[in-house]
Amino acid sequence: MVELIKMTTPAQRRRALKEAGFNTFLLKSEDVYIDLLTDSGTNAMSDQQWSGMMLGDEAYAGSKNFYHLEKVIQEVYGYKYLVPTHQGRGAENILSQIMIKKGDIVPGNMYFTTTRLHQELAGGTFVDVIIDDAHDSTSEHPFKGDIDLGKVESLIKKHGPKKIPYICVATTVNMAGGQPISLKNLKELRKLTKKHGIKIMLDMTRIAENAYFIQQREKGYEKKSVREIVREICDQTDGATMSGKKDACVNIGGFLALNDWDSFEEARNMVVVYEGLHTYGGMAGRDMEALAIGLLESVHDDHMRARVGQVAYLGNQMMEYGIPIVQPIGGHGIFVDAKRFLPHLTQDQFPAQTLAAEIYLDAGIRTMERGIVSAGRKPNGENYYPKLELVRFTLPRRVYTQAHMDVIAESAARVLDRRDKIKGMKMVYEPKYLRFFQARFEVL
Ligand code: PM9
Repeated sequence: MVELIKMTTPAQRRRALKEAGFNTFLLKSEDVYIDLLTDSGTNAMSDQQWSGMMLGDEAYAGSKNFYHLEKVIQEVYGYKYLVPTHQGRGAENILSQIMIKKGDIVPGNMYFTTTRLHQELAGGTFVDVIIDDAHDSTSEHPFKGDIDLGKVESLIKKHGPKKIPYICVATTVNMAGGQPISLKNLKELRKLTKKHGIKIMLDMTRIAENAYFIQQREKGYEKKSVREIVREICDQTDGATMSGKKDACVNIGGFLALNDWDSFEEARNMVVVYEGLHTYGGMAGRDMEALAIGLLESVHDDHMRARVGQVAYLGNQMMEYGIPIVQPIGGHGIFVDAKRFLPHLTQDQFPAQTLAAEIYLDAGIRTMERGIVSAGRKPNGENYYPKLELVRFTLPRRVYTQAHMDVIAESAARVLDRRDKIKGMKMVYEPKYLRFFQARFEVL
């Protein structure tokens, strides 16, 4: 779809930002010029997907679109059983509830906001086992999503394998800057966990981008297609959660996929409590059709080259202006290091939240905080202090042109020029869960 976008004046943006409590999530979309808040549900669907929307079988039970989606998931990812959900976090809730017991440990390659919250609500404790390089925005490690196997081994030694229901492995690790995990690392993890009877559950949101990076960077995969690599990743795991709103370019949808019948039976029963019947799980028939087609399109090599290439174009522009960004350039957006951008602010003054607000003020570009606000609080109430304090410039797929990228980089450069004058913020309202969505701030 093509939509009209509105330009605003600095005075209008100042007013809108104040009304939004200096939180870009609380801005009205009509006050935004270029929307880089997220690549979730904001992508442009293809002609095939739109045609699929016309083929929605909206029967309450047994919709033919469900069976199409199931077939695509079995063919592309190789998982046996499908539990559809309204989006990724619906799948995370069900997975966490059926697999995690109170007191369990859930290791993962860096936290993700909704994923960790569901693990905690189920009584588990998330432990970060990603390699140290992932927490350093300047490290050029090609696979910053890799897991430190030594950290996993010590957890197994300390708690015993029975306390670890599964390792949660993310592809294109979001909070690390859209960084991939290598197949070498995943295969080594598989060997280690198999020895101890521990499962691997994939968060395969953005798996296609991860597969593209493997094709470009990992020895032995140069000649394999994105689709073949995607399958090889899934083959190392026992199941997966997915938000369909990213790779598959749909506005809504997600799923849990499993290989084990017993877990599937439990999940299929839970889905009717929280999402909808097990053959629609919160999606309309037309949504499932668009998702099935979008999943197939997401693993095309040319599509991935264009998608990741556009992100790289923006990243390179920003680097030319001297803007400090996470290295190497990630898969779904550019992550600006707010600690290096605003070195005069302490982390308690919310540098990334502040920078996202300033970026909006300059030209109406909406970005997202990915630092101390997103990290939230531990179950005991203490703040998490993440090493990375980032502002994410996320690129929706097939939406903006290269000219938009130039506008974005120029705007960020203007803010860099006046960074010494930028003051930090204080939080004046903090909701209990996932505070970054609804928190409010005031300028210090
Ligand atoms: N990611 C994003 O903008 C949506 C809003 S922020 C919570 O990056 C991963 C890696 C995600 C993700 C959502 C979900 C949850 C799980 N894993 O938003 O519930 O990036 O479909 O998926 C967002 P849903």
